[in-house]
Amino acid sequence: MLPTLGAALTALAAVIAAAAVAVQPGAAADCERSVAIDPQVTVSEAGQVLTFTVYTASCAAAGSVAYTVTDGTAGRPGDYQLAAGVLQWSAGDTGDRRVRASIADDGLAESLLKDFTVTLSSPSQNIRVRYPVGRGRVFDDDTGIRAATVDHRLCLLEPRASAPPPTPLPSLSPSAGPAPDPDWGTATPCTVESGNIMPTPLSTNGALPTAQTVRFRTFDGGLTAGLDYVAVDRTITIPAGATTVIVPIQLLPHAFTQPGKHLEVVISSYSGGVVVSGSARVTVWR
Ligand SMILES: [Ca+2]
Repeated sequence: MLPTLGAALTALAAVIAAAAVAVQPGAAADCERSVAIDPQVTVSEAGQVLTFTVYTASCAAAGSVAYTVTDGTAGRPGDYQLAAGVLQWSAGDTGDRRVRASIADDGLAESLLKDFTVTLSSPSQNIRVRYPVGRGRVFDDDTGIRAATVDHRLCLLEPRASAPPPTPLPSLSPSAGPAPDPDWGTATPCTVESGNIMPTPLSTNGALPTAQTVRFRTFDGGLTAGLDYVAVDRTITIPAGATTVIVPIQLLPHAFTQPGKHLEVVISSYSGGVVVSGSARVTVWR
């Protein structure tokens, strides 16, 4: 019996060795693709779609990464719908990916912000997950309370090879402007575009019939005003009918030597109602 077992083990070892040999050539890229997901995205229930951007940088190696979905205070299917999945890139593909959740416009008065998370996992060889967790927030619009909020952001310190949707910058751009790319919905990927501008959105839970205002300020984190970015302290107008406004923040050259560092944005004094979760971290990376 022993010789038979030995032969079986030898055969098994040969199979394993063959499998290893078979895997190696296809994965023989000499660099590592970085991927990262939007850290936080908030949409009004009326928005119906919540889109995370999954960014890719550093290297165009072939590979894949899976994502899992976890209910928080928002649950499926009552609040949103999103199944786990896999994102793939072929060699040379530098395009970002999207993960899109359907949001239920339920007509029920609930807490203003309910959340869930999307987590990148199981990267293939040659893929490094830099920022794995995205938090989706559903902004209730049924309580009669009007509210504004701001999201954490990751801003990639390089323009995209395959440009995501055009963002009309650097002027303030309400979502009521030109129709967004239907494939992107209202997502606003954060990459540093011409003029070193970072697009930073603020959101409300519902459009109002008249223009509203909100104060928008920046504060130093690891990034320093005057050295890394141009400080912002201004009153932003949210046009009638708009639920999102993109506020441009200008980076200075020194910021491009500071990947991984951040600044804070704070909103206050929303004329249409209240501010919830009114501060957020904007991190630059590459
Ligand atoms: Ca609701």
